[in-house]
Parts: sequence; C-alpha cells; structure tokens
Amino acid sequence: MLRRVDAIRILMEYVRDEVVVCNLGFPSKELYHIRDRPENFYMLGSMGLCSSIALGLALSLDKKVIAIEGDGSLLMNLGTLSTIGYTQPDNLLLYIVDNSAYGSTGNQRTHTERISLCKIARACGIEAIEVSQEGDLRRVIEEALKDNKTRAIVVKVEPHNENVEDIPLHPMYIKFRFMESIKPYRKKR
Ligand SMILES: Cc1ncc(C[n+]2csc(CCOP(=O)(O)OP(=O)(O)O)c2C)c(N)n1
Repeated sequence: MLRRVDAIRILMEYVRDEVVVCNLGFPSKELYHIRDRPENFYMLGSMGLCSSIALGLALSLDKKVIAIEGDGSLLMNLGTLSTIGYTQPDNLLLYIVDNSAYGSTGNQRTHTERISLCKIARACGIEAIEVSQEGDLRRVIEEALKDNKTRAIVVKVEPHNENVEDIPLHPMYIKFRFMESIKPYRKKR
C-alpha cells in the first residue's frame, strides 16, 4: 500500500506552476522535503481549513489550485465540501490523502475506516474518485490537472509518518513568499 509521502511525491512529479495548499503537520513537512517552492502554502496549526483556503484561492486566481488535504482535517470541516460543490470553481483539485488516521498526532483512527469521503464529495456534486494503486493514481492526477472542473481524488494510503525535520521557515516568510508568488495569477476585476 502507498504511504502519504508516496502520494505527495507522485503528485509533485506532475505539478508545474500550480498553487498548492497543504494540510498541517507531517503532510506539510513531507511536502517541504519532497519539493519546497514559493507556490506551496504550508498550513500551521489550523486543522480543517486547507480545502477552504484552497477554495478561496481558486475563486480569486487564474491558476489551478491543489489542496493536499487529510481525512482527519476534512472530517473536522465537512461543510467545506458542500461549499466547494456549490461554488464549483473550474480550477480546484482536492487531493485527499486518506490514511484513516490522525497521522500527525500519532495515528489515532478516524472514521474513514468505514465512512467514504469520496461518496460524501460526490453527494455534494463534486466529481470524485477513490484510488489506492500507483498506476490509477498517476492516471487520475494527469486527467484532473488537465480538466477544467472541480475534482476530488481520494488516495487511500497506510498510516506512516516519514522521518523528516520540521520546516525551517518562519511562518511569516511562508505567507509572504506565497502571496508574492501568486500575485501574477490574480483575477482581473
Ligand atoms: C483544531 C485542531 N485540533 C487538533 C489539532 C492537532 N492536530 C494536528 S495535526 C492532527 C491530525 C491531522 O490528521 P489528518 O488531517 O488526517 O492528516 P494526517 O496527519 O493523518 O496526514 C491533529 C489532531 C489541531 N492542530 N487543530
């Protein structure tokens, strides 16, 4: 079975100039060590808001926005799926890395062992697919990045935290570097 770090590494092989907002904790640390770039926004502390921030960015930018979301965080803010389904920006990809655990705090189990985030997303009108095999994952990432509609990919992975250091960047630096990097993509009003 894939691990979260594999799912993030595979996604980042396909990412060019897309904007990426990443769930807090180990997902962000793993992303930083796989490929740091100004267009990555690393969440710090605020669980459950990654997809909501990505939605706001998708609505205000002429650029594909990817939320690297976690099952625990998404369960904490399920309402965001209805808001995303309702607004349906044509440039948003929810990349939900589902390890059925609160991985960053010690792999306590979440409800996604039996509850399907893919089905919940579909019920909100979002085109969603669940995958667990690398070949399928690569195919759906390629499709989703080309597509001009809101899409969700739920990647089922096993719980595992890669042994990586904390992100050595100051939170304000992460924020301002990110804001600067997305300036060219602002929608003209
Ligand atoms: C409101 C809130 N509650 C709890 C925490 C502590 N916390 C930080 S990361 C995390 C687990 C996140 O799990 P998930 O979103 O599934 O991502 P994973 O680490 O498993 O990839 C928790 C409980 C927090 N930061 N904020």
